[in-house]
Amino acid sequence: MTIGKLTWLSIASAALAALLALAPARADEVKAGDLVISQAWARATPNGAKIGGGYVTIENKGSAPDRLIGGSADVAGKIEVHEMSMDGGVMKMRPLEKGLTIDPGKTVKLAPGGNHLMMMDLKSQLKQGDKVPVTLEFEKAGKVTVSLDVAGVGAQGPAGAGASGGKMEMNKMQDRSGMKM
Ligand SMILES: [Cu+2]
Repeated sequence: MTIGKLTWLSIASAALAALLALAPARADEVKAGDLVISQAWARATPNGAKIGGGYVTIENKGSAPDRLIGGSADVAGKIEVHEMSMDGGVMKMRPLEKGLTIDPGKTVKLAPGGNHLMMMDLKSQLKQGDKVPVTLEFEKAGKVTVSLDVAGVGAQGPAGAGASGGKMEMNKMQDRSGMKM
């Protein structure tokens, strides 16, 4: 009986270990110091386009603010951090001269119609399904390379998220809080 119980226990714990090993790793998350960068994506560009928008979600788990100040990529001659703002009733974008601040405990989401990474002097077309390595530069966390998943030309979120992008993000957030426990 005792041996049987022990055997059952070891099988159970082996099964549990296997399940934990199988738990999906969040390959889309990149950690850099106190920052967690996720949902890195870009919009596909029309043939011949010289600029493209890149988007990431940055969470600051530290106790001090950090700033996204720029980036670089083989695919682009230059990457700037841009903001959108209204200028005389017209939506315009302009570089954030001092970068984009990520306050401690906060999550900053770059998205179409808002803050974005402006990839300029594109060397090649960004095609849906491509993965584009981009190195982000933070004031404190330094340089961090992420891979932008290229979604459709008019996509509002990362590939696969589609219309339920918001919902998927909610699931992720719940999942994340579960991991802490
Ligand atoms: Cu821009």
